[in-house]
Amino acid sequence: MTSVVLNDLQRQIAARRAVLVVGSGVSVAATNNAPAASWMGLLRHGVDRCVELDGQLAGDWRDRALADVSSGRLDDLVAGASKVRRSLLRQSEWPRWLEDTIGTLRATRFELIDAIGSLNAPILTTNYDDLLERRLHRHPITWMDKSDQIAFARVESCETILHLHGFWRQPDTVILDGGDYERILGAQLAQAGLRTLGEAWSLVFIGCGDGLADPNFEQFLDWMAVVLKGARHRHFRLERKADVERRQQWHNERGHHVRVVPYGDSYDELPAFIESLRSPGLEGAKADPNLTVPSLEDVLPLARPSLSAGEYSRLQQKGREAVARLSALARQLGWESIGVHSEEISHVLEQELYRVAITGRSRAGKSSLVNALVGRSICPVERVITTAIPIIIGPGEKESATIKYQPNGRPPLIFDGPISADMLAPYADQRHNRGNEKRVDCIEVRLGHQVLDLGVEYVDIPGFDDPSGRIWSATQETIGEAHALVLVLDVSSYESGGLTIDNATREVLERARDRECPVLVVCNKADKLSRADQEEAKLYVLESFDRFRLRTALVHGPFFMSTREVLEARARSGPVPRPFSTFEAALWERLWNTEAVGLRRLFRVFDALRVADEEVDALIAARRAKGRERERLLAAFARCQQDKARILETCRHNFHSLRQRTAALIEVRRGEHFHAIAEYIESLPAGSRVPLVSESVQALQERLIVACRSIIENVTPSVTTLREGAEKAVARTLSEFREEAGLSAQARHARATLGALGNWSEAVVLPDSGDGERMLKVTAAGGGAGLAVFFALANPVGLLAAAGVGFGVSVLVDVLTDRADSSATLRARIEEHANAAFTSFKQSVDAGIESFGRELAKQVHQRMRPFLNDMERRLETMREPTADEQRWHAEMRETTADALRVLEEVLGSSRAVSTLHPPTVV
Ligand SMILES: Nc1nc2c(ncn2[C@@H]2O[C@H](COP(=O)(O)OP(=O)(O)OP(=O)(O)O)[C@@H](O)[C@H]2O)c(=O)[nH]1
Ligand SMILES: [Mg+2]
Repeated sequence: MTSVVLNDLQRQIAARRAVLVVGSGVSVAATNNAPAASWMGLLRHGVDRCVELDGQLAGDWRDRALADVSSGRLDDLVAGASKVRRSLLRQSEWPRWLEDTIGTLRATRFELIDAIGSLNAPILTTNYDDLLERRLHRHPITWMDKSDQIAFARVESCETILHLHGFWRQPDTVILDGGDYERILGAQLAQAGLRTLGEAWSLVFIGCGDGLADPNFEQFLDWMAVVLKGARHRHFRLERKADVERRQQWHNERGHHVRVVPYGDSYDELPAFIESLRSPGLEGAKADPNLTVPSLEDVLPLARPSLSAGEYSRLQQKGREAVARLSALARQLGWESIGVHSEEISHVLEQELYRVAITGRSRAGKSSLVNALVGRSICPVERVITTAIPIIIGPGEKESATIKYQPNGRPPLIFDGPISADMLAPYADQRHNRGNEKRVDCIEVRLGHQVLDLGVEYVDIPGFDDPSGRIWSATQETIGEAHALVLVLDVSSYESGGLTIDNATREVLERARDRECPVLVVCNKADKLSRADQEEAKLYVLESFDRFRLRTALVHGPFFMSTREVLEARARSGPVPRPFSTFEAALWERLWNTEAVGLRRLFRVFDALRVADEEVDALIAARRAKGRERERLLAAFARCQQDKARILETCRHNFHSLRQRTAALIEVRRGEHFHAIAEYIESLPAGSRVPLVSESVQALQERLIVACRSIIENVTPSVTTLREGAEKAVARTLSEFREEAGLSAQARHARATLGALGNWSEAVVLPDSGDGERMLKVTAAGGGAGLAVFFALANPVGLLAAAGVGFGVSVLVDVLTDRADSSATLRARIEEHANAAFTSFKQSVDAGIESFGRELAKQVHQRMRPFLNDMERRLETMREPTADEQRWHAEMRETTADALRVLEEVLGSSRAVSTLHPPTVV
């Protein structure tokens, strides 16, 4: 083995382009050879269990089954498995047997699992057990979980482990015998996901042994050998030195692009070898045996911007002042474009803050958690049911609290700074305000604080199980309107069997899921549980979520912690316990990556103010221009108008031809596919049974998907190029014109900064999250143009699914028409199916391109129209601004420049770091 291959393997891991495929060898090693960890051992157990339970089995059944299982030949093994599975299913013993065998496996040696975890890479396994999950704190997903699998294939997270052959706790998913293999081979999404991984990633097989020859994997490897022939990226397989030659030969004979890498003479050397693959950047990523929470801190060393307390409010105030100046100017001088700007800007400036509600049942520790988050004792905490009303804590320059009464109630009561829980208790605490008899609507607290100053609010609310009707409805409303939720579960009762995910909790999660509101789950009071119980409680929580289908990409955690310990540590100025800082980091990251973070909106406000300022300059310069200068300007203006028309025309033309080209390409692929159908029909053996239509469609399905995928891959870069082209053309035209109108280098600087911080469409349109629209875009992770269609194009699986290609065999071929009586009818039916698939695909792609083109033209138009209109009128009729107006203009410019300096520093610095370490947990 050459160092070239080893270096390449290390590089792929360092660059996070590797997916680990873990086989049964790892379970065998971790359990110190527990029989049920190997396939053969498991099946032997199965044979004995069947004999024990089923008195009807023929006398020699056991001998035959054992012979199959022990023959060492894969097909015999699969046949043996089939006997076992059928017998167990017949007696309804299948789940129980899985539980008694796989379910009882426990790791006794952790080196290998820890080494695997230390690579911090996505993991896929053919094992049914949860040994990896227990140790590495990841969640199991299976080949049947569609959305989880797509997320896995896109490698959106390293939090999950994909069980390719099923997971014991979900007996239906377990792939054991030939029939099961057919099931998984026919599962389009599972196969497509696997292939996506093979296409885009380097797979690293660990402890897979003969498992790679199983029907599912062998077909996958063979598929890669054909379809990815000539692809540059390698796959790797780690083996003992003695096995290398044999294994490599096996792959070579089949044309697999798999390199077998020796790790040493004995199995014991594998953990150290895997660790040696770890890049220096991942030092410390190794699982810490004392750690009881997910090791999220491995993932996100995001530098936080330094914000001085009260910064958000100060900047917002500056924004208000600058907008007031701008509107006054626009009003007095009758400038339409500037007026439009200032309205948009003030709208964005006053949008509500991103609101994180801390929810859970009464006494779960919500108020304690809010206090821990803000590092102060603001919310009253008691042993009995406490919080009576929502306490909203947001950013403020000066510390204050406002007690707001319900409509038509008393006027608000305002307390100025330092605020404490004792001050709020008479209104917020149920001992003083039982059932909210004082009719307080909410308490608004303002503080200078580094997280709040991102432009975020925390809301502490009563338990959602509070018996008082009045309190209950206010709580539901707050939960329903929050942008993100932190769900606090009290896990202290786990030991006594009292922990359940009750209906109320379930409803909260379901509603959050339905409106796509992110949820971070905190399991509080972990100090009352032993380590082992915490582990079990965690699995219990995850399983409950799975059972209720509540674990989505939007749910993070569970984060096990003790808020009490955090508060105690804070009180003695000790270090904050790690579980809490992990949770805080996850929350912070969630906030930071959100379009809604107030600072990002403020940046856009000030950038828009800067553009407005340039436009004011341009208008004044135009007004003052005389003689030849004026003529020059008029010519530049006319050119700008023409440019706009040309940009729009080019957009239209380009998108039109892209649609035509795509349609033509689809026709070519359709033709090719029909050719493949003809070949398929010809290849059917004469005189034998005519296959079912669905079987045949299935056999050709892969080619259909490959064809459609290649079309999308062809279209996507063109769309991006067109978007970038239009973006550049608008920027160039406007900046040329501004320069001709005598503008400074400011204009270019503004565009450059904005370009670094966001993307074009965000720069062009100020985002409007409106009242009803609570779903907020994730910026850093998404990046693209922000248009759904673009994302769909960028994600072939998504679009293929949307177009109904590849996953719709059963829908399109119904039972009644499945049988064909001759190969001619069969051919006609397959062609009919292919036609339908291509037509629906074509419509989806065409609609996608068309709507993207329309949207782009709209953006171009909106960006250029008001300014050009004003310019035209100004050149004719504008009056000279008065001294006051000039002073407002100067003040607005100064405020804007100041604010932008602060914001660029904060947003720019942190952004730079976050690009270095792309977040892997979203
Ligand atoms: N042992 C332990 N006790 C905790 C922890 N967190 C909170 N508590 C205690 O649990 C009780 C309730 O805490 P709160 O923070 O008032 O709970 P809450 O969810 O706000 O309760 P309500 O406002 O009544 O809904 C208090 O006695 C806290 O001291 C923890 O991590 N460990
Ligand atoms: Mg409370």
